[in-house]
Amino acid sequence: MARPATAKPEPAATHTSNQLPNRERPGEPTRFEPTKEQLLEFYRQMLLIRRFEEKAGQLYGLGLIGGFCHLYIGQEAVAVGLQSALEPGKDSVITGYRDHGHMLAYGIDPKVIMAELTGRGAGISKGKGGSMHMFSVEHKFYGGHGIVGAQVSLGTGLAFGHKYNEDGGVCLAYFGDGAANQGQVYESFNMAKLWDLPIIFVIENNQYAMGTSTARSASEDQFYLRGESFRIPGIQVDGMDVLAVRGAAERALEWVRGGKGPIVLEFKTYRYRGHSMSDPAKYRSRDEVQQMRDTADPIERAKKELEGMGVGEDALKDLEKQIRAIVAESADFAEQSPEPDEKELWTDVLVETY
Ligand SMILES: Cc1ncc(C[n+]2csc(CCOP(=O)(O)OP(=O)(O)O)c2C)c(N)n1
Ligand SMILES: [Mg+2]
Repeated sequence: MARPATAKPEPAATHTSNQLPNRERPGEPTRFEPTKEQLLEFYRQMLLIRRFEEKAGQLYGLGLIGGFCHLYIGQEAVAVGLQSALEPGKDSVITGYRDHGHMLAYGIDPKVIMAELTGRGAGISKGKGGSMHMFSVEHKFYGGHGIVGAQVSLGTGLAFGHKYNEDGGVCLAYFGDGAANQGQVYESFNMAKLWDLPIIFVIENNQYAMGTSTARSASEDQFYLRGESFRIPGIQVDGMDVLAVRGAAERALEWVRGGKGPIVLEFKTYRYRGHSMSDPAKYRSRDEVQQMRDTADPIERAKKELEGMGVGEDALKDLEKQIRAIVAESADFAEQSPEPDEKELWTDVLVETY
């Protein structure tokens, strides 16, 4: 609730934080109930991200991708479930460096994403951004950022833009459990609530930052509570279940579009690969990763539900085949298309004041 701008002195009293004032809160989200076609589409998108990322990992191993490369394998349900609830061309999205999956979830051509990874001129950032710096202004996707936490402040700015321009849009700012410990996140929380900006703070809690578990690094590891002292409500969601993600997205959008200001969504998820391609992952056991793969995989879960809805094995195999072909084509394209022209060194670089 917005408070009057001029604060009146209040009589002193003793309070403890276990007497948090009664605040309006969003209702419990419900799991989305999809049609067969909708679930097939979620499954297709998650599988495309998985196969694309596996191929990117191979190309990296072959030396065709240079620099940093952070894979999204394991976390596919988060981007797919959230993005499916947005209004294309109206709502904006911003994320960190683990950004290939978000691009794919928009339906952006995998060829231009893979070509960006290999640093080719046909890449979505003309081959000059690489894995961490992909943008599609057309889709209102504002990157792809390598500075941990920066996207939260920038996303708050995007939300300010939505409110200022009265365009009805909501910004989704994704960040990790590690980024959630950054100071600028809380400066952004403060302003976002003070001005009731239309923003969903999406915490992708994959349980690890670069080489540190949340158990070792987070004093409050229930990240959905992190907005409470700014009067921002939070919801914790199973991020390995695309239908739970979509259900929570709808609840959050209803809250924000209703003019109630920001909300925090924490998704409990897991990354199967190292932090980046150069991570030996000594901070967790292989068994732990295997157990998550065996018991919580978002794609397997959706597949089982599709089978339950009567989708046959042949149809699923066909889909897998189609996706493998799309990914192979994107890899060929990314290998064969030319590097950026030398004169591109001087474009998209700010050399004057403005
Ligand atoms: C300001 C800043 N500090 C440190 C780093 C180095 N760094 C890159 S990723 C990362 C961990 C972030 O973890 P998390 O937010 O959980 O995201 P995840 O990689 O798990 O998706 C760190 C410390 C950085 N890029 N920027
Ligand atoms: Mg993390």
